[in-house]
Amino acid sequence: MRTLRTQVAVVGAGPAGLYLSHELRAHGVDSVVVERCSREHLERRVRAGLLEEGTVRLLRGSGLADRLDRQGLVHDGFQLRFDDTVQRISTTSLIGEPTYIYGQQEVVKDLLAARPPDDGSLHFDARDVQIAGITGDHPSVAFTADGEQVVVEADFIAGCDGHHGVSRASIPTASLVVHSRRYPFDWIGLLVGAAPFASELVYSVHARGFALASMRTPEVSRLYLQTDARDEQSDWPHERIWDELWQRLYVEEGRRTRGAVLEQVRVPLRATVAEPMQFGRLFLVGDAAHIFPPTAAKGLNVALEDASVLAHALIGWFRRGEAGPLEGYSAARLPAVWRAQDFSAWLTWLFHPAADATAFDHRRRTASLTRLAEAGSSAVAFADEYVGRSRRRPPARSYVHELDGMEA
Ligand code: FAS
Ligand code: PHB
Repeated sequence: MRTLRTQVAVVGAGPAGLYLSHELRAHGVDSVVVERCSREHLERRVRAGLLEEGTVRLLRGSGLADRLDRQGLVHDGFQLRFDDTVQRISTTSLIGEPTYIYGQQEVVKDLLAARPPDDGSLHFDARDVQIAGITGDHPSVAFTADGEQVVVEADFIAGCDGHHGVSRASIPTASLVVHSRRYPFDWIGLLVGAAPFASELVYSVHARGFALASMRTPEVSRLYLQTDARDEQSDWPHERIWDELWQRLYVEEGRRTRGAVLEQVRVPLRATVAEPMQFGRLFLVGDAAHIFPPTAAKGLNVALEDASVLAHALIGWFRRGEAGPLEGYSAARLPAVWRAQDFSAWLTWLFHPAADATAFDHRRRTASLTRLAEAGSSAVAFADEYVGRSRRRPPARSYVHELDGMEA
């Protein structure tokens, strides 16, 4: 058995774990990262695509955005289609912030490339990962790699191992509440080797269902289609997927091109939040703590925000002996997580007609979408949530003063 000693043991080398480890290193705090998959798998895994301005600023501030700034697509707005109309919502005009299209796997590649070669602090293909000692001062992570049993002794553990990891499961059930919501929708996601059919994202709400035309590069499209959570895979042969996509995107017959499907995934629309996001010396970060429906593209953006907040709390502890931010990590993060959940829920119900939707529902939905497309206060408030600026702003002072007791 081999024993390693570090200040922070990070479980999971997704965006959250890699960014956390990068930030800690940049401020002289030592970490060891334990990842169950191979480096090749991480670099190939296509997931999120939309980065908020705040996320890009974090990556720029950490010296990780050179390639993003060269290759990322800057979008000043997007199209909103409904009732055979096309509206354009410009977040840059409304609140001065664009969004960026840059695949999550590209962020992961940039994070991996930024690590010193062979620095020995990142362990891939880890098996039987187990967390212990989180209620004491010397927690540890044990795993097997290349047939060797390894134990990482640390001062703190960051659980960055996603929704199906071991971190959240290491917290006693009596000390944790997991709030969840399963929406009655799934998405079918296609990665297609064909140029996007529009230069910006197209969110399209049709009586037949929601469709989203996104992209990863000028040569690769990312297309999503609402399906019913009860549907079987066999209900959606390629022919039907393409037909429904083009109908829901209101694309005329002549332009209904296709392309080579490079990957197809089925994404359940669900939401979870684990409270609290810390227990003893273990801190939950990103998908290990919360899952968002992908509708509003919050998962990756909130994960990197968590990692940045935890990094600075740990740096404060090790560099200045500050305990406050570390003890207050969960309390600091949960309001932002719930704000992102609220916006994601609102947008999911707005964009996805339910199976039992009636003419009343369609007309009410049209009224909501029309309000969104008008450049008024609704559009400004929407843009503020969509680009994530609302989470970065200090909580607005309430204009409603607390009542001393409830007046009759
Ligand atoms: P991740 O899940 O990315 O990383 C966790 C890491 O921990 C993984 O590398 C995993 O291998 C590792 N791990 C797991 N168990 C372990 C163990 N026991 N020991 C060691 N390592 C372990 N978000 C958006 O914002 N927009 C989108 O369009 C979008 N699309 C998505 C599509 C799909 C199919 C999926 C699954 C998710 C999508 N998401 C999207 C959400 C996604 O991007 C996450 O929010 C993001 O990956 C969060 O990053 P992490 O918290 O680092 O978790
Ligand atoms: C994506 O490209 O994966 C994407 C973009 C915007 C969204 C959701 C997903 O709102």
